[in-house]
Amino acid sequence: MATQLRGSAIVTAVIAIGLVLHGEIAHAKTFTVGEGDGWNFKVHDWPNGKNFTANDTLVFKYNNAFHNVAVVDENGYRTCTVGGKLLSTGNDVIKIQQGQNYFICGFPGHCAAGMKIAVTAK
Ligand SMILES: *[C@@H]1O[C@H](CO)[C@@H](O)[C@H](O)[C@H]1NC(C)=O
Ligand SMILES: *[C@@H]1O[C@H](CO)[C@@H](O)[C@H](O)[C@H]1NC(C)=O
Ligand SMILES: [Cu+2]
Repeated sequence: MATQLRGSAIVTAVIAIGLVLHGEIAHAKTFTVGEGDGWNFKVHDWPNGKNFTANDTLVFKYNNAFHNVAVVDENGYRTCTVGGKLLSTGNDVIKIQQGQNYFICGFPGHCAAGMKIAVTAK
């Protein structure tokens, strides 16, 4: 009897932990920016039609000899002005915040050529 009770307590605990882990995984999604093409000149429309949530992760993949990723505000996005955080590993992982998130390439002329995205997270 005691063994049975302990057994069912363990089963309950395992189920509870499973639900917690499942909930976290279900909420935070990971997106590779630009899919197979990565962070590139045609990336501007990539966010269209996708549903982003706060705390989702964006992975920027690119050759860091030719590109980087600047985290900017709306003005930086509009005017292609780098300021603030600059990432340049070529495999950058960024957690997005609720609302607008803006990213541009900081290499001269790249943002103006369309290498910029605006991601809205719920
Ligand atoms: C995004 O959300 C809308 C509205 O809930 C839904 O119609 C659409 O299918 C979703 N798109 C994706 C890619 O999940
Ligand atoms: C995002 O993470 C923060 C900090 O961990 C948390 O307070 C917030 O509830 C999360 N938002 C969502 C939508 O998961
Ligand atoms: Cu670039």
